[in-house]
Amino acid sequence: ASKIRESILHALSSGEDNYFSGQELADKAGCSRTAIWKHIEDLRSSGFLIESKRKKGYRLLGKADELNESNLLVGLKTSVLGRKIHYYESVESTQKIAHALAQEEAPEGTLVIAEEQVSGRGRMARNWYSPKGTGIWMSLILRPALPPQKAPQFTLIMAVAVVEAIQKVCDLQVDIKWPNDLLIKGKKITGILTELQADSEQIHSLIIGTGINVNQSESDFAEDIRDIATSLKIESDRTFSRATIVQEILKNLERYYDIYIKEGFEPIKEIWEQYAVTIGKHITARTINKEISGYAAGITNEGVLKLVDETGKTHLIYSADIE
Ligand code: BT5
Repeated sequence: ASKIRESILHALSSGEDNYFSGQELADKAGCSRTAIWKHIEDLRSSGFLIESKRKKGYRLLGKADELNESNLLVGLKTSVLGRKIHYYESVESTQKIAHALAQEEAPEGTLVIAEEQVSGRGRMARNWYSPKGTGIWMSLILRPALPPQKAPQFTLIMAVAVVEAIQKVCDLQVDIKWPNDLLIKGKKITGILTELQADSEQIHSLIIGTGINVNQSESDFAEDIRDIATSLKIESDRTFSRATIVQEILKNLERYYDIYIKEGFEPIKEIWEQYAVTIGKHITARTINKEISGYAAGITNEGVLKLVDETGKTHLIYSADIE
């Protein structure tokens, strides 16, 4: 059934402004006209605006900005990432669902995405606000054959993929704050949370959670983050198609993931450093058990932050909040 749906959408979105008769669509999809009619109704109820005109046929006028499977698959230019999609109206956390799916052998590239999260989470059990229909709340499952120490690199790879997607789709400049924040003019636009299922030798699955504020207005933000958070809409005064942004991220990530597997972290690290604002500055890193101030000299090939304190000693920081 989803094959027919895809065939219809493919035809309708290929023809620019053309109409397609029920018979033409049926021939393409290899089904009956009645089946086409039913699927058109289905597509309409999942947000596609499809016009039907007597004697002419069907024409695609557009789609509502829902992040459902059809909207994400039409125009998706990847071969693995996002090819399997689990879409929800409302969830506790997409991370939680992705963890369960990963355990059930979900294939690499499986994407869990929701309109709303009622208990979205950040690092160390912090809260991640995920109001309905305004942002991108998604978790992606990857299965690289790598030792668990490599997991933090994926936060950085995803960061680069998101920065470049926002640049391309929204024409906005985004900075990376190590390890997992993306900022526009100092305010948080995106948070990334990479979790893993692994044994001591090997990663079984990586679950990369990404939260992006897209179409929120200032009043949509809870008071405690209003001063530190922003959205793409606030920064540009435009409303964006979330599906287009997701597609661009997946495309970028697939490309960088390929490069990473073939050539290692080095080439990505170079690109990451161009966007990073943390590096080359005097900062304070707060880890779970201590606070260290010093000069952020760069990141290692592992993605670990190198901090040089006033005595000249270099500290390797694996995870921290930076100020
Ligand atoms: C993060 O944690 O930045 C990682 C956020 C990951 C969220 C995604 S959404 C899809 C997936 N499913 C989940 O449940 N999570 C992932 P951290 O660095 O710990 O930052 C958390 C802090 O960011 C909070 O304590 C707030 O100060 C702030 N914050 C919360 N919600 C925000 C939002 N919508 N926009 C900007 N800042 C926010």
